[in-house]
Amino acid sequence: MPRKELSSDKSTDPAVLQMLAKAGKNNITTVWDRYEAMKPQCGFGDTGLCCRHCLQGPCRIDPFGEGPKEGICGASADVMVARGLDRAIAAGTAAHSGHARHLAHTLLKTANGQAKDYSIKEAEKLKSVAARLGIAVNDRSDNDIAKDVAKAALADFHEKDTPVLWAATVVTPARAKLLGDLGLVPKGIDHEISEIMHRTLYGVDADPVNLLLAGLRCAVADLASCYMGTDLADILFGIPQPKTSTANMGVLKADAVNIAMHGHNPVLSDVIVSLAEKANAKAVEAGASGINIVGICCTGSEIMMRHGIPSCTHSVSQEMAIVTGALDAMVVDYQCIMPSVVSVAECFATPVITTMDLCKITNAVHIEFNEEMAAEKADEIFDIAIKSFKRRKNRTVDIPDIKSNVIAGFSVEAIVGALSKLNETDPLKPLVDNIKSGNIRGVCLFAGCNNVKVAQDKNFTIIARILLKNNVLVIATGCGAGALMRHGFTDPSNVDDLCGDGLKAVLTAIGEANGLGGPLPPVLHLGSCVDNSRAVALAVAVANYLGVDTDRLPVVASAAEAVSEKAVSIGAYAVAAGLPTHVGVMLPVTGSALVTQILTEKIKDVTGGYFIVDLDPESAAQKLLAAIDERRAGLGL
Ligand code: NFS
Ligand code: SF4
Repeated sequence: MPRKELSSDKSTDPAVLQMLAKAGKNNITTVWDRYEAMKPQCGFGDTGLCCRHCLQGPCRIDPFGEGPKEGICGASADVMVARGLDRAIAAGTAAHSGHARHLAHTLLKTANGQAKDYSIKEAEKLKSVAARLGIAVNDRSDNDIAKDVAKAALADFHEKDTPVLWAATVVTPARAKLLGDLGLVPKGIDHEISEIMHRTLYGVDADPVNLLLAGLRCAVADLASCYMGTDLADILFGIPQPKTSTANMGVLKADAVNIAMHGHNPVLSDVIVSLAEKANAKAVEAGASGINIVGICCTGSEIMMRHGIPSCTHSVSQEMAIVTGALDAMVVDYQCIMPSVVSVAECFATPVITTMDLCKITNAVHIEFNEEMAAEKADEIFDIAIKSFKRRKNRTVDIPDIKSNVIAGFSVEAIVGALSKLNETDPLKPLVDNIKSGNIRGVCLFAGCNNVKVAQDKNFTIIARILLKNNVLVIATGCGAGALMRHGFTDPSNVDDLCGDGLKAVLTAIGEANGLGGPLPPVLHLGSCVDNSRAVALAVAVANYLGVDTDRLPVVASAAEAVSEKAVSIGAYAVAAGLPTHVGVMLPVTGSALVTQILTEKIKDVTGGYFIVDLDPESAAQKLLAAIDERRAGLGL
């Protein structure tokens, strides 16, 4: 049985609640305490009506009362809100593209022989990506092709004669044309980010519609960044295939050297995983049973997808992993790392190790990681963790005895591979036939973070339960996947309890054809947040199969507990791709009726996609079902 969600306004994860009680007893300040202290949060900021884009500010617009209706420069509420949203999209795009660029450099160094601990693991994917980009593959060595792919990736960052290839070549032909006609094909990833900063500067773009269109173009650059990130990571580290694993804090082991990998990029975490075995002997010598690597957040998803590494916890509960007292190191790269982990870690003498120049935290240990010296740097990290284990091994730790079974690793290649066991020559046919027959009513992608404003996992689990019962095929990424897996949604033994009959029949047929002796899990874990690109790739494959554009498909998305500006840019590219996209927390746009109306209604006439903002998970689920049914009707189903 999937775990019943507990009622608490902080978290519905019982392991988190146990650790929260411990934190309370020990006077450890957590994210939930700081949230309480922050209340009431500023209504101007909440509605997007606070501007600090110039030194005459801050300016605040009063949406209701007698206060100012425009900024000092004359910026209206609509302009202020649109500028703010654009900057969030640009920040999200900067993060995803920074991640992708890092991988492009790693691929180039690998191909040049400068990164001896890396190799090209997927020559076939390298070739298929190269072919998609128009790079010659015949009679060329993997390294030569890889150099060109890496250079094409790096070239996509700046303005050039051709549009961003990772955008133009990854959508349906109809979508490529539509985006072109609308002027939404990015010229360069960095170019779009930089142009957003320019146009949202004091005294530049003051047309909310023009601002929003530029935001959408930048969001398409974000799609390119995510897609590039997934492609290059697959080439370097392998295409994920289904793997069993476990999730939640019960994956920690009192007698092992527990190393939590937290952040995003597999460039560091994959190397740590691959070298952990070699370091095992040193750990045993120190009195440990071995090295136990666990994941937190998206880097956790990366190593779970490719290596079956268990996942410890996600997003808003990252401090709780340290509160167990069982971590011997928390190793971070970048993004979604709360600086507070260092203060919590001080209470337990747990080393927090930062590894990237752009993400240092005061009082953390910094070991600058680079691909040229990956093994040496990994060794330094192992040594610190082992030393820390020696100090803590005789202390009691509090590891909640809670974990869920997980099957993860559903890349598009893996999904198509599994479907090919039902139809070898036409693998998408069984999927499409089941959508047509109604066995699968539609598809929903759950993505994004856990937000302190929502009892952790509550929105995800409530909406997913309703959709699964209604035969919606659920795919998930990032901390959304994390939420669902900690509550048993990626455990095949819960299919009976969670899924409607039609969906159950499909998951069982695929599972059995693949020799699993039972169904696929209720929710398919596609990977980290950059791997939302996998959801786009799947949707594009189905759309091309049906000969329609992605805005006709019964496919929806939900960032039910979004936090990061990355979730905003992903949501915006889902809308650009034509998907109805639910957000379960307030976006700071309600201060502008115009912007709100464009995002939730008018944009539907432009891209076919639109935002559904609904903080109530039950009614959000109904809206997602209605959106799916509307699409089905449009296809005559
Ligand atoms: Ni996505 Fe992943 Fe998690 Fe949110 Fe952060 S880890 S990139 S942004 S919090 S889902
Ligand atoms: Fe105020 Fe305009 Fe400056 Fe923003 S840009 S802070 S609205 S004067």
